[in-house]
Amino acid sequence: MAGDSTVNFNLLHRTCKLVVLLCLLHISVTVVFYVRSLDIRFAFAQNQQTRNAVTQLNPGRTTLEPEPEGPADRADEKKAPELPPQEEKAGEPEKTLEKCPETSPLLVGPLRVEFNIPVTLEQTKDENPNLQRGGRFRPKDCVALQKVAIIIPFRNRDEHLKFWLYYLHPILQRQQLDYGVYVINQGGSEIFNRAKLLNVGYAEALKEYDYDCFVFSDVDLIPMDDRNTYKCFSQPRHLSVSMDKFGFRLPYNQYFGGVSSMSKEQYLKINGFPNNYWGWGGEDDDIYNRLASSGMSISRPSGEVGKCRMIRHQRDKQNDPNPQRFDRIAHTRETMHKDGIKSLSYKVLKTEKFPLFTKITVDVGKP
Ligand code: UDH
Ligand code: NGS
Repeated sequence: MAGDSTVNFNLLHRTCKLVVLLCLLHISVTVVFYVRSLDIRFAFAQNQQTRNAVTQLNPGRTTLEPEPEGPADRADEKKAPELPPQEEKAGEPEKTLEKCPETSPLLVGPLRVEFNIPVTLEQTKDENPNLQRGGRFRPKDCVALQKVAIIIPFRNRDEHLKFWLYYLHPILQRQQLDYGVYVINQGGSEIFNRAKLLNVGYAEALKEYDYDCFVFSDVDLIPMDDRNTYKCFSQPRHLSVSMDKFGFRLPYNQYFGGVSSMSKEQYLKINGFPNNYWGWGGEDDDIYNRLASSGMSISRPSGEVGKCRMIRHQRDKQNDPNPQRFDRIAHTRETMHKDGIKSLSYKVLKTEKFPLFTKITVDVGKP
């Protein structure tokens, strides 16, 4: 009897030990997996929201963009005067940086874009610590393939600009561009002239740095996919191809409004943009006509990659539809060589360097 209970006790003791050991093993495996999942979630959050992501989440990702490149290989021609030299750490031998890859490994694809919660400039500034004064950036670890000036025609749209800066700065940094943001503000209260402001942006940006690519963007358009790279291609590029307000499709085939990009050569080939479209409409069709009559075609991302949202708004003061626009677009071929960047005249009233953008206020005259 006593022998039996000793055997039972020993058996029970050993079983308990085994159970405790199994529990310990289970707990350690759980802890290891939990810690690893934290790492992955952290990396994901960084890529989603920031801003200057350095984590390589998708090293092998390819874009859906159908076409290869424009003026790519000239990034080392001239250095930005006001940006610090790349990758120079005290005590370390100077390293020659390689070119950034054709497709940035930092891209994450589709993005959530919403306008119901306001954003502040302060918040955007804090979340983008690698930006230089005036809204300038270049990648730290590689030489960008293009130097891109982003030109925004502007008057009295501060709320839209805050959203634009909040969403675009992280995207542009993930796209590994050497870029600067120029807000061209029409001074005074004369009738608005979008295309002329874009010409001013081109001229003013070039005074500051040797940009080889120009992206022209309305202040109220936000891309919904960071694979829609804000750079130049072998043909002029239309980037806002799939806007929510048009049911995520083109309103018509020749539509070239919203966001577009052109290399310096492409822009000069069409003598820039018209200066005489005062008020709303037609200037983008004139630009399309210029491109077509100069033998160029339009490059576009796919409808999926080119999705974007527009911030809803009322018609602005002093930007009513231009009654002359139909007549003007019927004569682009004859007028384009006289009216454009070669005949541009304006007066800079003020240049302000903010942390997130350069604001140039100009007098563009009146009709
Ligand atoms: N812009 C300004 N201030 C103005 C006018 C235009 O900043 O007073 C700029 C801004 O970058 C804007 C772009 O010029 O995104 C194009 O002008 P727009 O937004 O007026 O053109 P859109 O075709 O709107 O987007 C037309 C008016 C729609 C009224 C709809 C009423 N429901
Ligand atoms: C066309 C305008 C374009 C304009 C486009 C989209 O009719 O300038 O509509 O306008 N052309 C002419 O008027 C000749 S939108 O729906 O965005 O307001 O960009």
